[in-house]
Amino acid sequence: MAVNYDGNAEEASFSAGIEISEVDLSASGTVFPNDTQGFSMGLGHDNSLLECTNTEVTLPFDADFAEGQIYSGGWTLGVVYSFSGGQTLAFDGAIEVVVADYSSVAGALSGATGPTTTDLTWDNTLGSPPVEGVVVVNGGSLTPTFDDGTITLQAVFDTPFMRGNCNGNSGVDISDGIWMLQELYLGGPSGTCAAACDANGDGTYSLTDAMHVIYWRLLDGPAPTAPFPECDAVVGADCDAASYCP
Ligand SMILES: [Ca+2]
Ligand SMILES: [Ca+2]
Repeated sequence: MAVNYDGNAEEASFSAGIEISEVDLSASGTVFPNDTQGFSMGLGHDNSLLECTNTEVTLPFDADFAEGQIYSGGWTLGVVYSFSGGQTLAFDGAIEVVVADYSSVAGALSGATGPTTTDLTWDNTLGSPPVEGVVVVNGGSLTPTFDDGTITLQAVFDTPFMRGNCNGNSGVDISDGIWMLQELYLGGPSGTCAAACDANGDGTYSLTDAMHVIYWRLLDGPAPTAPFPECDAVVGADCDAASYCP
């Protein structure tokens, strides 16, 4: 699984969905699918890079018992659908049973520019006593086949732009104000850097931005807010193209 994160912020977070499915062996005379009554599992991660912040059971019903623990190097979960046995679940197709949320450990991604790869690994040693990965079928525990997951964290850096240069040409002038009016009100072409069009830097692109540019060029209005007149990146700014930095 690939996860993009803000390379300037040096922090990544993502959610990993865990699925269970049953292999269809009915051709060899085995019953398929089987009703299951619960499961338990433990999933480890590299605690020098990641911490698990939450796990949430995502079964299509509320289980009578669903309790987990989060450790520095992984998490465990035990689920019993129904104490009375009235609720079962057949994994005749892959069903997502839990979603785990992860965040990078502070400082772990500092200076990273390329991809950072890490594994989520099934682990029968987490907890005390350790929680084993099993699926309960007809009151008995079956040990499933585990597929580990690989997470690739990819730094994405913000694109520098000049505020006010909404049309993405060589600078900021009256043509940017006209571009804004045409885009906002006359069905004119759209740019790919809303942050550059946000000339007054208030976080939205609106009529006031067109007026800001026009007043600055033709009257005594203030110049566009930073980044201006030098280009710069703004963390989280919605700007896809480098052409907004002349
Ligand atoms: Ca321009
Ligand atoms: Ca604005």
